[in-house]
Amino acid sequence: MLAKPKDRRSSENEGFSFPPLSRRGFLMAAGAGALMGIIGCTQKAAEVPVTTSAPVKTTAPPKYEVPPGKWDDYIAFWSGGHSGEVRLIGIPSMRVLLRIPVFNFDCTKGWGVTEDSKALLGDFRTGDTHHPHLSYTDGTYDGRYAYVQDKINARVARIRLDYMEPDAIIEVPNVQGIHGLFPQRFPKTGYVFCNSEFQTPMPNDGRDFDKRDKYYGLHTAIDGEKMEVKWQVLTDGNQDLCATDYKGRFSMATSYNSEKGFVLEEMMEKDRDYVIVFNTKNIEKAIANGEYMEIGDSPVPVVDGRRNSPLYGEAVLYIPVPKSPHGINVTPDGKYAIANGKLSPTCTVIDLDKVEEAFAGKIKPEETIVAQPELGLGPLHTQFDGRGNAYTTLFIDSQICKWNIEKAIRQYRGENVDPIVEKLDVHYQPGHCQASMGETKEADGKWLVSLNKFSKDRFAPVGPLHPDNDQLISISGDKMVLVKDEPVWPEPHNCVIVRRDIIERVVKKIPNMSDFPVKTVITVKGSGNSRYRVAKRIYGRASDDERVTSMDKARVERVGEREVHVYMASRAPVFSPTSFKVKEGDKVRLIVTNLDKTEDLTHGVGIPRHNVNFIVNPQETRVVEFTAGLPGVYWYYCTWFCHALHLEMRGRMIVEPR
Ligand code: K7E
Ligand code: CUA
Repeated sequence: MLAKPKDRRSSENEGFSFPPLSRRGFLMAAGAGALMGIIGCTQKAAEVPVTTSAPVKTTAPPKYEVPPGKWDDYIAFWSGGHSGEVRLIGIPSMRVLLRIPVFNFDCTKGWGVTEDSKALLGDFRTGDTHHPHLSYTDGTYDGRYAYVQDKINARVARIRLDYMEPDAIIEVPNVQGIHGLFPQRFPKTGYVFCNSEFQTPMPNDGRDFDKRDKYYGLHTAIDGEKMEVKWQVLTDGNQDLCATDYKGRFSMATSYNSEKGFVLEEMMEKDRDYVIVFNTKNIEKAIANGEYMEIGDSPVPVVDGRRNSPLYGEAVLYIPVPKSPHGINVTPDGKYAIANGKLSPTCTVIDLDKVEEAFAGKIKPEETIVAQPELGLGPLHTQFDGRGNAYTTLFIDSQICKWNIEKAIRQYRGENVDPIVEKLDVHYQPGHCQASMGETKEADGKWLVSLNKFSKDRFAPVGPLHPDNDQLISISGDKMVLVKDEPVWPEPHNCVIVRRDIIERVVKKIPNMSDFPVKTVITVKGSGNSRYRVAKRIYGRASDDERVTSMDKARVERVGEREVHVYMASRAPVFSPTSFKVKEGDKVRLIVTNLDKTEDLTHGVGIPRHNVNFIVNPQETRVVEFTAGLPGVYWYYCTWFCHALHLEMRGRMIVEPR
C-alpha cells in the first residue's frame, strides 16, 4: 500500500500561484479595517460600482403576499442555529409554519420530556444546527427525510418528512464541530456526508494536545437510510462546508485551516487553502482492499486522505483555492462546484468533469479551475436560478452579487467580459442565500432568501438581543427585487426552499395508531472520546397492552413496590382517569393515548412540580416517566387549547405518603 506518490499527487506545490487580483485583493491585504468587517462592523468599501434595489422604479414588485387562507408555493426548511431546532417557513409569505425540536429541549412538544425523545437525545440537551438538507433521488428532493447536523456535539439527526419529527440521532466518532453536511444527490441518498470543522488529535485522548501537526479532520460518510456511520477520511486541514455532485462521484469540503492553526493569525497564515474532493468509489474500493485504519477503538474504517498518503490522488484530491474559502455549491446542471472565497473577494469555479480527469491523473488539481471571478468583499455562499446565473452573498459588502457563470469562465480564458450582472444591497451582512429549489437540478429561479446576520435598525428595538433579518428577494425578472424583511429568532444559518407539492404528498395530517414510536434502538460503540451512540426510533403499532384503546380501558397498574404504570386516554374535553393515586417516591410511567380522530385535535399533559409537559397528537401514544414528589394533590391539565371546555380538561394526581 506504500506506493510512491505519482506526479499528480505533488502537483499542489508551493510554487503555484493565482492570477494577481486587480482590485481590492485579499482581505489581509485590505488591512485591519476590512478584517473588522468580518467580525461584525458595518464598514463598507465603496470602490465597486453598485446597483441597489432603490433605482428600480419601473419594476413593480412581484406578487409575494399570500392572502389569508391561501397556501405558500414553497415550504422551506430553516436551521435554527444554536437554538438547536429546525423550522418550516412558507415562501413567499415567510410565515413560520412549524418548529421541529431536534437537539434542543422544547416544552411545546415535550421534546426532551417524553421517553422516545429522551432516548434519541441521549446525554445532550443542546445543539447548533446549521445545514438542513433533504434526501434526494436523481438530483431532486424525494420527500423521505431531512438531515441536519449539530455542530456542538458532532451529531447528525434525521427528520421523517411524513411525520416531521426526528427519528434518528447519531453521534459521529472522533470528530468535533460537524459543520458542513450534504446528502448524496445521485442516484439517491444514499450517503449523507459531513465535515469536521475543528481538528483534533487522533485519538483525542489527552496525548498530543499541544502538537499542531497531530491535529486532523475527518470527513464522514453516513448511510442515510440505515443511519449508520460507514467510513471516514482523514485529512490535513479542517473541513468547513460540504457539497456533493449530481452524478454520485464526489463529495467535497472547503478547508480554511490547512495551516492547522490554533488561533486566528495562524489559521490565516497562508494565501491559499483547499477544496478537498473525496472520490466515493475509490474510497469504497480502498476499504474493500483493506487499506484503512481505525482510530481509538472506534470500529469505523478510516481511509488516509492526507497529502502524503499513498491514496492521495485516488481517494482524495486537494484543489488549491485562495485563502480561507467558506461555502461550496454545485450548479444545478451539475457541471461546476463553486468555492466561495471569504477572505478572498473571488469565487473559484471548479469543473467537475475535470476533477474526474484529475483523479485519472490526466491533469493537475489546479487545472480543474475554470473561473475565478472577483465579486466583492466576503463571498460566503452561492445560489443558482437554473438560467446560468449565480447569486453570491458578500458578507462584508452586505450585498448579493448576481453573476453569470459562463461569462466568468470566458473572462478567465482571457476574454474581455464582465460576469457581474447586478449587485443588490441587503441588510446586513448575509451568510447564506438560498434560491427556490436551488440545491436541486430543478432550480426554478423564482425566489432568493438572503439570511442576514444583523438586522441593525430594521426593526423596532427590543433590547440588547436583536433578531436576524431574512430578506426575500424576487429573482424571476431581470433585476433582483427586495420584497420583504423578516425578523428571525437567532440564529439560522441556512435553509432549503422546497416546492410544496413534494411535502404535501408525503406529510400525514392525522397519524394512525401505527405511527407510535414503539421503541428506540440504541447502539453504543467505541469508548472514551471515540465512543459514539446511535439512536434510531422504530415506528409501529403499539400493542393493546401498551396503550389505551378506549376511554373505559384507562387504568392504573402497580407493577412493584416502587413503580406504577398509568394508562391514560384523552378525548376532548376529558382525560380518563380523572384522578389516580401513587405513592411518594414511586417511579411513575405515564402512557397517554389521544383517542381523538379529528385533524388538529392535539392535547397536552402538564403536571405541576414534576417536569411533565408534552403533547399527544390525534391517535398518538406518548410515554413519560417521572418520580412522584411530595405527598399532596397535583392537578394535571391539558396544555393545548382543544375545546370550549379545555380549561376543565384536568384531573388529580394524588401522591400519598409512603
Ligand atoms: Cu456559512 Cu455554518 Cu453555513 Cu453559517 S455557515 S453562514
Ligand atoms: Cu385537551 Cu385542551
